[in-house]
Amino acid sequence: MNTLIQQAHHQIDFSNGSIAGKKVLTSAKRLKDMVGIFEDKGSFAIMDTNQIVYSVQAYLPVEEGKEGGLFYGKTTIEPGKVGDEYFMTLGHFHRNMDRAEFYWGIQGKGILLFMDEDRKCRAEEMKPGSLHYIPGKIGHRTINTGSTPLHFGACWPSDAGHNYEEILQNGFPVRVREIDGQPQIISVS
Ligand code: S6P
Ligand code: ZN
Repeated sequence: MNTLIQQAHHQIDFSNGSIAGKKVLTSAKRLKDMVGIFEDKGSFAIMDTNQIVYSVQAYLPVEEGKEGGLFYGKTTIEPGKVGDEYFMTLGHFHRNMDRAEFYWGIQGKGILLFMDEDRKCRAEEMKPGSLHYIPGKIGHRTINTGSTPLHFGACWPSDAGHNYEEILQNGFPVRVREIDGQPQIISVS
């Protein structure tokens, strides 16, 4: 039997995690899409709100919501701050609450915040090669604390879904700010 060896359908650039191939979705969040997310409204008001805070590539090989598949994603958070608060993702819980996810750091440095259903938080440092397991029922937000783009990869179940409402309404009880030149996690509620 002659078995044909085919090329993989997708190719990852290991320098930043970006993926090339068919049906790769891309999206971006600009400052204007994040009104009310950062605490310092005065600083926000004088910034160019067209600037990109983060962008996402996603490869969804099966239909979203279908059980049994996996999705691959790559997020890039630009370096920047609103006042002294670093650029970050919106953050979410999974709609299907008990679905877990892996993140891994590729380039740049940052912080991954975890929040449980009682709003208790913990944080892990993200850097090239760091691997992060996000269990089910845990909200997650990522922050770029460096001066270069933070690139990280993600893999999650195709039936996880996203619940943004809870975090849009109530935020996280901590914020990550630059204080004396260093990132610090500050309790806010
Ligand atoms: C999806 C995964 C990531 C995020 C991305 C943006 O489950 O966690 O691909 O979607 O980092 O964050 P957010 O909170 O805007 O979805
Ligand atoms: Zn997620």
